[in-house]
Amino acid sequence: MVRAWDPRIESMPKDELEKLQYRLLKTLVYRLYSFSPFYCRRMKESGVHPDDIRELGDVAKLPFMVKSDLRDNYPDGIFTASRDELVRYHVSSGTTGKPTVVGYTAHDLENWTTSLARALTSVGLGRGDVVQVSYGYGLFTGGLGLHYGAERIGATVVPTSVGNTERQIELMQDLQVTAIACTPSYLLHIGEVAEKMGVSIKNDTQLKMGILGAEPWSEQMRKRMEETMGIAAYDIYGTSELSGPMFTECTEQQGIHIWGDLALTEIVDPQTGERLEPGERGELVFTILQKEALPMIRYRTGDITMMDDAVCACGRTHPRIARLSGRVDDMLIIRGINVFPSQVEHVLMSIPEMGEHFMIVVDRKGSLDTMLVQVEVSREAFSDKITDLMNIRAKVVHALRSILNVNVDVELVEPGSLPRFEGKAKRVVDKRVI
Ligand code: DLL
Repeated sequence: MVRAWDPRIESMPKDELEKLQYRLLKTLVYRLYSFSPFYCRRMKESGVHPDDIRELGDVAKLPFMVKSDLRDNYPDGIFTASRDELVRYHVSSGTTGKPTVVGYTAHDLENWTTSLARALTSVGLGRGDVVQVSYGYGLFTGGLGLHYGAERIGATVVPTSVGNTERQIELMQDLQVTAIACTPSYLLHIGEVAEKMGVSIKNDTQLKMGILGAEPWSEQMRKRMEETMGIAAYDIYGTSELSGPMFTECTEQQGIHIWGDLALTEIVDPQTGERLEPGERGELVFTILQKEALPMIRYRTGDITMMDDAVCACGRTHPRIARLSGRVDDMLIIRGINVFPSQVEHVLMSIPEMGEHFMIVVDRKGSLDTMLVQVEVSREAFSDKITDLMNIRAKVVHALRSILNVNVDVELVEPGSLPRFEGKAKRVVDKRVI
């Protein structure tokens, strides 16, 4: 195994890991049944008693939790720690309805930091690295989460947060930053601003790594960023309900390692809730095994992925999840066909003449759905010759139609003309729901 933060846990034999998970699950279920009115009621309503949990698979007997459970109990109705045990709150903005509040005890923060210490070590970071944290600091979990994780492994943190991009680039050069943590769309923006400043990320900085996540991005986008910026780009996943960012790929780049002592992973059919097998794509469900302030049993993340149970080539034994395809609620249904924005990105990024920025506009004409993809042409391919552009457009239309199986219209636009994002990108305008 490449360097590990805690080899004893990270490469624990699978059967031992499962025994540990079972013990933690059992303790959690008894604790919640005995001390949490919310969970006790939930379990009684679905006719499950802690004594029914006799093996790890029995987790499937427990009822699901969803985001609205947190919203309906805003702000802290289902917390299982008292107010004076809490040391921090994070609050997610919530695009619909009330925000959700997550509380942390000191032990919760410790586990969160440990999770990231393992993850950042697994991508090869450590003492001597300078990590620029360009996720938002504050109520969002990205900034502070990565901050404490990077400090824990002995790296030096540059807490830039988002925005003021030119200054970020100057600091990246002056402080010899070796890794940046931000959304993939923000790193794209940083790359463009750097270019305008006459700075090549590849040649004029020490940057060797990106820790990129908080939004869907495609494998093709990874390849492009790795090539143009001369970095290794790693996927990082988490949700505020879990604590925040917690899990990354290792240097093998073969899926995101989910630390099994902290979270029990299931993949279920989003419609029926039935459990799916490793290798089958469905909705990611977590039971958070060691959280004190806000434990979650079978929390439905809404994220679509699949699980890989095999031991990773790096030697870590914990299960991995594949790059996320998107969210159940991000999936567009165009004339009855399911389309994920990440599929569109994947297709566009495999066409060399395309730039990295695009927007999907969905509308309805009469009773028919329409889908327009606006995409920037790359600076190199951008030309005034109308025939060239028409040929490129025809190529893009063909590629999108043949992969997505839907009738897509394409508008090629000038480089730099679509919106840029510092936090999470918004790439879909669905006029059917406005
Ligand atoms: O986005 C936590 C985070 C911060 C993750 C920094 C990674 C890096 P929320 O704001 O609660 O938390 O949003 C969570 O973002 O359910 C996914 O839909 C999406 N998401 C997060 N990471 C990825 C990723 C943070 N690597 C929601 N790929 C999740 C795709 C992601 N989607």
